[in-house]
Amino acid sequence: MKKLLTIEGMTCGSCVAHITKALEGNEGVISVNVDLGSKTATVESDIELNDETLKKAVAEAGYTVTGISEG
Ligand code: 9UX
Repeated sequence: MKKLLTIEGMTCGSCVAHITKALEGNEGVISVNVDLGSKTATVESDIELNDETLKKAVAEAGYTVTGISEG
């Protein structure tokens, strides 16, 4: 499955790296693509991803998920 996250608080390339790492740490995640320009992250996985789990991972890295949709 694929999920599209909108994320507040990222302003530079290091933020992108932090968020990428945080999302990649979740079970079942195959790929993560974080886009600074559109303030979004696409997460691809081979298991069902829990929205709250993704929000928590991003929050722990210091950013805020403002929306999640199936991509
Ligand atoms: Mo960039 Mo992001 O200097 O938390 S790492 S602003």
